[in-house]
Amino acid sequence: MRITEAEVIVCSPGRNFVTLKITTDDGVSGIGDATLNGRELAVAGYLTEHIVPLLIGRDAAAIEDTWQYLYHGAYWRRGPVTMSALSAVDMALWDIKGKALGVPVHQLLGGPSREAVLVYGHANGADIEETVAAVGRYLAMGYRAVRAQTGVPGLRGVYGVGRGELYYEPAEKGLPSEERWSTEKYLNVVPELFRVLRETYGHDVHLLHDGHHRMTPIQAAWLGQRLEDSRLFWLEDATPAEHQQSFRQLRSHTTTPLAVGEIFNSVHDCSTLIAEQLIDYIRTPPARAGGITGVRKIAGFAEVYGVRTGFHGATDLSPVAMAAALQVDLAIPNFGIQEYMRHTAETDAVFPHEYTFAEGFLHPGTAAGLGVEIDEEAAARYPYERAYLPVNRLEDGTVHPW
Ligand code: GCO
Ligand code: MG
Repeated sequence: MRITEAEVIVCSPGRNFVTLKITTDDGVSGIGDATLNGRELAVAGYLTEHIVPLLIGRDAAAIEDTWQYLYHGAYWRRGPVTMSALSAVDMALWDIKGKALGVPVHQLLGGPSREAVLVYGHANGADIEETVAAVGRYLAMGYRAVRAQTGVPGLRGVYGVGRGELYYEPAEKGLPSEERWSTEKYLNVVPELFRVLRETYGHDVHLLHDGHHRMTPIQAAWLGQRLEDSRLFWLEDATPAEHQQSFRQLRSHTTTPLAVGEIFNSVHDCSTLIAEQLIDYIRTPPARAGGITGVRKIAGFAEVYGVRTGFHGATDLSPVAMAAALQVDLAIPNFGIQEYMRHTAETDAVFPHEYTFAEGFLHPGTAAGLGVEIDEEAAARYPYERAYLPVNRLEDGTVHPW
């Protein structure tokens, strides 16, 4: 089974997506997600100019060898552009292998370890009252785990506070917008938000929160301590993720469970965090880790140390990335939870998929391969539109992690 064609499809059904479609000489094709929010065309160019010529003629069945060839062969390994491109190739090859053998990819990964995949949704509001009401709406839809983010008095455009009810999309068309930030103001509201949420909904629902890499270790420790009685499922990205050592300090101060890793690309980015058991959940998804092959290396390492997965699943990860994540989620022993931000109807129409939501769980379905397709005619109706994530500044104008 030789690769005869590899095509990069860029489309924007509500937001930008980059998809790689690989076709073999026996007519089987597979797809992979290569979307990197705000830097999409860098990955598209990396694929078209540097990867596609290497794929033509290769054995589509040799997934691990292709992974090693592209990872080590480049010499310049890791980094989000390289690894998003490698992720797309790898997903497409697993899709092809599943289709060629007539089985869903989770069967190739050892078969299901669970009946379905626990997911968390995103509730947010301009203030505590609105956010509490939004959590209630997710519970009414059947969710058992909800992430809660609230607006902060005195700050405009806070991370995680959306413009629509179900769809949170931080990237905006045109050049980047700028937000203003104060960690001190943020810390004034978050403990109270979770106190009110527990008072309103009790302890039977899992509650999560994302700090989005904005706190110092000491600020995060303070917050982690204040949240202990609210028993969060996790506090995510408390500190800038580049600093693995920050987690030693944080961990020694709080028993609030910790998650990190959506911006990591390999096991090397989290080896200290995992081996020292400084985190509870690793969030690096197949779309960033070099596909299913890459994420298996991280998940396997994490399993050894009792760290569970909680893959990133924001709207900038296309339904192709979601389908790939769900295949892994269903199969691995140390699955924890899967983030699930719903895509818009236009996106779902361009990427028809087999995965289904019921009572707070997703199931990847039993179709052969990943269980997702791209409707290329529909995709062609939505050309790329330049869009960026916002840039963040402190109240005095200093650039701060967004
Ligand atoms: C999350 C993430 C996202 C990111 C987004 C950037 O936890 O879902 O933090 O909301 O901000 O994926 O492109
Ligand atoms: Mg996050």
